[in-house]
Amino acid sequence: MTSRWSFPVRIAAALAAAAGTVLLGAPPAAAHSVLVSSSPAAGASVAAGPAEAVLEFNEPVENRFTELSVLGPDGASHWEAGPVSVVDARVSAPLRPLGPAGTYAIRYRVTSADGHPVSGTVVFRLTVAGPGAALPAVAAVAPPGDEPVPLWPWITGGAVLLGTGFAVARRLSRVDA
Ligand SMILES: [Cu+2]
Repeated sequence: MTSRWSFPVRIAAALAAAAGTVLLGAPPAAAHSVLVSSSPAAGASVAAGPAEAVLEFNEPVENRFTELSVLGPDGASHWEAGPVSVVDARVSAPLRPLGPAGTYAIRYRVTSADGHPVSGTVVFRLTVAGPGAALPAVAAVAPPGDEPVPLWPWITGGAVLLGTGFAVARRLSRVDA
């Protein structure tokens, strides 16, 4: 997901807009969208990893700049199984089977109905280790084709070429004889 404006720029813009509203004495603008519930719930302890992480807001949010990630107890591993989806006030993402027991964090950033970004973190606890394993970081970030090239095809190919060359040379010399 890419943002046209960096997060700090949009925060600055939001603050500037808010300051402008105050200075002009306009009535208070509509409040930002607020997270009202989640699954798993904030602070919940669950014995099994949920199939998805769900966030419910107090009003439909815009489907722009939406981010939802679930970080593992190590604070770095990701456990989302697919892209985030936004349906009205419901923001969700499918999850892989969770792994180590411990604290997982649902990190989100959505765009309020009033256009302002809202972000936060919901923490829950997995009490029983699940079958999932963290994706190896190297494999996850390595671009395709970056693996070391095996040598044996070259050696085999060279031997075959060499053998063919000898055979051809022998046949040619026989014809000449
Ligand atoms: Cu707002």
